[in-house]
Amino acid sequence: MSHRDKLSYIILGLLKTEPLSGYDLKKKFESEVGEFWQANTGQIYPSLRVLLNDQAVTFDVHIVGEKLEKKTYQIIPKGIQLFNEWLKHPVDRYPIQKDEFMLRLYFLDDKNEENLLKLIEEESIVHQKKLDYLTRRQKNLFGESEENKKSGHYLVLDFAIKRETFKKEWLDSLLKDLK
Ligand code: FER
Repeated sequence: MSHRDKLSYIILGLLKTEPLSGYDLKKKFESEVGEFWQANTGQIYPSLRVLLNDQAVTFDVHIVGEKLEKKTYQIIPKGIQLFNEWLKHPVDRYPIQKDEFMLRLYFLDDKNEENLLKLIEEESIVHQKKLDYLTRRQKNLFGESEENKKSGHYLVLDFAIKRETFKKEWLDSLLKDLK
């Protein structure tokens, strides 16, 4: 199997739930996976062409309105096989994450630097907002149901909430020390 970019697997993963058009895939990516994984959605159509060529997906053409054609893609057994093989492979590691806050913090070594306080205060607000957003999202998507808590999506969200909680607490303790 040739090397594929992650977008192909994301497409296959999304199609496992339901058939989707290229446009639906883009929207679904942006509102779901895009929350924690960056990808160039401009590559969705080229990736679909490769997947079609490899007989991992197929499509149906629907006529929408007068004569607008809409293609919906669906996953077929070869695609499910590719997706399952990907899940079994060791995870690719991307050791360097870009975090401009950390980059600036690194260079602000004077504890009395006024920029330091401002930088940390702003960062704390960012993480509080993210935390609020994630908590609302978790409630909306999963509610109180114990059954849903087994899903991988729930766990990804749970981790993000714990990470944001930790970041916020860490920043606030820094602020306390500086003031
Ligand atoms: C989601 C909303 C947000 C989600 C993940 C996130 C997987 C964010 C993750 C992160 O910031 O790491 O529905 O589902």
